[in-house]
Amino acid sequence: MVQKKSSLYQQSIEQLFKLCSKEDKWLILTMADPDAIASALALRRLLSHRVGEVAFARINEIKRPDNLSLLAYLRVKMPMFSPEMAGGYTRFAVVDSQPSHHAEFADIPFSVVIDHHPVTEILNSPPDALIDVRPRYGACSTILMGYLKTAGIRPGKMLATAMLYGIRVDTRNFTYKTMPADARAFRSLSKLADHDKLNRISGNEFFLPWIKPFSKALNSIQSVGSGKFIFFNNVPNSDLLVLTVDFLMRIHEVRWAVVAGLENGYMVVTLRSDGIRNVGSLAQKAFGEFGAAGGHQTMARAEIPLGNIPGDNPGEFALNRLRQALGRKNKG
Ligand SMILES: [Mn+2]
Repeated sequence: MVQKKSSLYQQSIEQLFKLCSKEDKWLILTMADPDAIASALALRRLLSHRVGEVAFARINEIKRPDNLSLLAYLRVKMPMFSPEMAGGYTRFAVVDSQPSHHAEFADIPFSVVIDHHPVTEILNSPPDALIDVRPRYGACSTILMGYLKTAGIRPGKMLATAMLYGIRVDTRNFTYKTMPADARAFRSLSKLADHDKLNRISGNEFFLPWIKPFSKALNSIQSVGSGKFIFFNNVPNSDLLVLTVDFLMRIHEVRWAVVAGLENGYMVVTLRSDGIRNVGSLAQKAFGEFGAAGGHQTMARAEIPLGNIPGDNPGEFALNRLRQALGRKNKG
């Protein structure tokens, strides 16, 4: 079994190195998140000294503070991809994603596709392309760790830190799609990573301009049944709603909480519970007839177009709808 797996990596590595020529300029494309950023760096490590140049590009805006902090500590430039950019490169790779996933990828002749999402058709790739898609893996970083090991490369401290974070985020700390290889890669990378940096990166959740609305919101906490409720009149980013509701759940006395706010013509409502109350059905009952609402026992979300909200006080509306929904069953 083990032998079979390693020979698969051996074949893939040989194929990858066969693609390498000093004449080539490579561009590694990603839909940037921690696992994709780490996988791109690992692929660059494999290509370095074997090809003329390796650059990165992403197709998405990077907004989360932890992702920004990861890139900053890695000292990596990952500009936004534009079709004109493609002209400057002779080989293309995509990691943690597949060409069919995004319109920006569709016409690019990828020489390397390494991914862990469900297999889709790979069009436009040259015949010598290395296509390695392993949907059972929890993280693409795990697959790249297999490549590095097989190539006899020990990842440096920051690369190991990034890969560790990628595995942690994609497997949601090993509570989501995971296989033994993810745990093995995690263990090896743990020994090489910078854990202080990793804590700093993963703990990066806020931006300075969020502090004022956040502290104002905390001072306006209200009760709804046995739970707590906060409304943001203007939220700079709906991520802040999630951070606030998660923050409330860190308070010992709070067993369930709802945080709502207005963003881009919508009222976004995030709900959390320790399980005492099913917030999925609460979201459904309170907001289902006004917009998209759903979730499960402990996590839920609703997004309601402002036009669907009667009156001119969305905060009051949200609170009243929650109270009504609670009253329908019991007093909560
Ligand atoms: Mn991934």
